Amino acid sequence: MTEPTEQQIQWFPGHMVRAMRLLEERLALVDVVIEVLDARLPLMSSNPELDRIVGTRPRLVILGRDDLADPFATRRWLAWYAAQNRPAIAVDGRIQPSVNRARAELDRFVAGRGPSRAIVIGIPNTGKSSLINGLAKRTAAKTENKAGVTRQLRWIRANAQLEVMDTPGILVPKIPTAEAQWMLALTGALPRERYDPEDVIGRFHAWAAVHVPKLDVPDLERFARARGFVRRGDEIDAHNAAGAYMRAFGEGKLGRITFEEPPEAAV
Ligand SMILES: Nc1nc2c(ncn2[C@@H]2O[C@H](COP(=O)(O)OP(=O)(O)O)[C@@H](O)[C@H]2O)c(=O)[nH]1
Ligand SMILES: [Mg+2]
Repeated sequence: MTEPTEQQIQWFPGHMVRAMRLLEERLALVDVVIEVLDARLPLMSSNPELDRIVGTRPRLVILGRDDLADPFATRRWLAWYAAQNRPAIAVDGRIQPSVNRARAELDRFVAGRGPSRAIVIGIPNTGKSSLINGLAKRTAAKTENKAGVTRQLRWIRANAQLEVMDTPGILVPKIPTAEAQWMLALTGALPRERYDPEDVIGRFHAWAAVHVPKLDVPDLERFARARGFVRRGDEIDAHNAAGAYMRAFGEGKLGRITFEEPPEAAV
């Protein structure tokens, strides 16, 4: 196992720079910000650069992928946000009843504010578009997103008072630690070419043995043998097993796991 190189950690591709610029322009049009984080690592999946440009606008935090996170940890996170008077709700973006709870929370959030426009922000793959689609379900005036180089401004009516707009995910400009790097890879925020799945799985297994021993998370070898990723000579097919392992994790088959505890919970 090797530490990620400085270059890997400081990855900040040009399209992300452009997306950030575009987001800054769009923020000028909105009153409310909906920030979709990953419930399994809320702080690591937040983006300090986004915080800076969002500034003091009213913000609703959505802890997405609630179904994959440890429910007790999610409760601690929601209490942590509540203690700071930061509105937050946990959501499974693929489930309509769950998105409906987010819609109700949004109703409360914008109540008394008058007609408002909101933008949905977050790092890649946290469930922003799924949430928007869920919010749009009841929308008669759903407009199609035109295919093209420039993404069209596309307002989705979430309720009588609120229109919502999707944005492309924007990753942290600098992933601060090797731990955040593998955790973000495992939870799906990093593009495939930015990590080595076998390395990520090795680190995850070592972490799980210490932090969630009861889940008995398999190492790659055990997973590969259990799933029949075995070649002639009884060697495991590590490459394909690693891909299957990453998918199994993403589907919650290895258990509901939260990687980060709220800071105060350590006290
Ligand atoms: N398990 C789970 N999967 C989700 C959830 N929300 C979205 N997804 C899935 O995650 C993937 C990325 O979702 P998407 O909405 O495109 O994320 P975006 O990149 O933030 O817009 C899709 O395959 C979704 O079906 C969720 O709450 N739980
Ligand atoms: Mg999206």
